[in-house]
Amino acid sequence: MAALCRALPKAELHAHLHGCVRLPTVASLAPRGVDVRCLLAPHAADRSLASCFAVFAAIHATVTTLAALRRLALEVLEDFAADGVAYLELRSTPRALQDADAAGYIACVLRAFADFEAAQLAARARLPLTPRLILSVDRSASAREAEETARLAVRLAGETAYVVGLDFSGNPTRGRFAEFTRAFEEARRAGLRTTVHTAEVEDAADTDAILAFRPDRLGHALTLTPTQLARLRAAPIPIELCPTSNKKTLGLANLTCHPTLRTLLEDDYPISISTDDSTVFQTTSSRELQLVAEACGLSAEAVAALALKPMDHVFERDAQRVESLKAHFRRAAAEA
Ligand code: 6MZ
Repeated sequence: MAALCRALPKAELHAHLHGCVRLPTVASLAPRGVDVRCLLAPHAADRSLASCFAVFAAIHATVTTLAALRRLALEVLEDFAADGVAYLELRSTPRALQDADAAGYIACVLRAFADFEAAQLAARARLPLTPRLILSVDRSASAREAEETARLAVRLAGETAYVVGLDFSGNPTRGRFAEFTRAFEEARRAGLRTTVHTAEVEDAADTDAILAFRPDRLGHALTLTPTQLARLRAAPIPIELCPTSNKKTLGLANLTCHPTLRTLLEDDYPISISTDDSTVFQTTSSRELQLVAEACGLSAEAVAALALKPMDHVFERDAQRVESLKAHFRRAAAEA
């Protein structure tokens, strides 16, 4: 199963840039005073939400220049490509660096995407990775910052095919979606796709507000009430599941205890399997696929179908490109 999951082309739809950076690179860049111990704990058992957010704070305290951001972004693309990811929607929260404002930060990530694609072309990569970017709104920041991020995303989506959507993420114990709806409505009116972290912790009122907005996709959607789940079954919104992340942040003994994985799979509900933060959770897209296959006893055909499934709800705007990627997925699955 491990070899099959590695061989299949994969679409990774839920990956936060700074959660996927190579931690040894971050540790080597860390200035004095930044505690890098939490970055290098090799088998960190504690990946509760609090511990994850301590890691993000240490990474953000280290990645403070465009040069560091560029290096880390290129490494993240290389790592996903090496794992056989053929289509990647990476997401990141624009923020000011020592030598750039939030717009400069995103411009640097987009330059890294373009340079990475040029290098793939020059190397005639057999399985090139198509990178796309989703801008994230941090729920612990202000509504004004959210509106600035939404406007930046809309402007860039008009200028480049790389920018495809707007995400709502950040520490789920802070902020409420209702405070940020305006920014998301603005983005939607301008034609941008939206994905919202939902029910990562118990908060039925926040989940109701998100479901009322009906984003194009939901992240996690773990602690749904029976009524919310029934509502989604009646009118599905694709869900981005991140098995290892979900297991760790919910403190589950194993994946068979996952609150929705098995039932969504059995219903043929539109889902994608993602890493969330590949290095924070010490995983890869292939490994997440394998863990699901093993926990749910999937056949080789079912795993290939699961790897292809996210291609039905990608934010890519070029329909022809999506079709040619799907054809490529099917060809590779037949050979795997
Ligand atoms: C919610 C998360 C997250 O944006 O600086 N992030 N938000 N739940 C999660 N589950 C574990 N994992 C990552 O990448 C890091 C940021 O992504 C969000 C947090 O806001 C985190 O600070 P960027 O590239």
